[in-house]
Amino acid sequence: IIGGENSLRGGWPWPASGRLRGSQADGRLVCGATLISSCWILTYIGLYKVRVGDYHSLVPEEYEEEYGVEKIVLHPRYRADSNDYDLALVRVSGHRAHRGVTGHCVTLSRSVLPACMPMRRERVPKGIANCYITGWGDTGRAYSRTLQQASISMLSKRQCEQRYSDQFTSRMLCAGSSHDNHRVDSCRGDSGGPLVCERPSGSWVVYGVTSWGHACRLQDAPGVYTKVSAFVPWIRKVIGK
Ligand code: 4AZ
Repeated sequence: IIGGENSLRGGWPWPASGRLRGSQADGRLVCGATLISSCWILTYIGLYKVRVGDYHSLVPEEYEEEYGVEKIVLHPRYRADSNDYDLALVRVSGHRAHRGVTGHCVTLSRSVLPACMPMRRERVPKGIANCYITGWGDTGRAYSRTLQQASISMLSKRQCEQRYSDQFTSRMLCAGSSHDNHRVDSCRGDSGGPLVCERPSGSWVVYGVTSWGHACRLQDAPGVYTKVSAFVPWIRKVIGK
């Protein structure tokens, strides 16, 4: 996240970090992800293990738990040569590193909770929307060690198309800050993480998954997010409710 600020430790219960697994670079943070149920995580490409309740990316902390990946479901229409349909569902394995609890997958708590899903075709509420992106990605100098947050404004479809023409599809949202003196954006390493907005009722909904953009924090190049509300039937079919 560029132009953001440290989040509160334990303050965002649904972001998770995507980690590599294997002998080389084991545990290295590669992307963001969002908990949408106790067993399922929304992200972008395949990842290997996930850490929920994560805040400092290197230091083990109170709320965090690491889980393996049982299943990765890429959207069937995703193609590597385009950013369309950039969405994946990851089923977390029920085996926690030490305690080995099966069945429930992730143990939920006040600091580890799923975000709400939007309704099918639901639009981001206009005007009142309080929207944030979060992630451990590039801050302009390096990846962040602590979870960053930034308040962000949703742009209209017309503004997004003006910038990205036909690369911008109906499966995407774009967002940026409208004030040029303080531009914020997502960047490398934030992909797969959440764009959440607060509904008037106070619930937080994952409307977007950080996906792509032309560079980071460039004027007239807003970040592009996969539009979760366009995938609700597919998500329900895969996760089974
Ligand atoms: C990336 O490379 C990436 N500014 C993520 C977000 C944006 C650009 C690039 C949006 O993962």
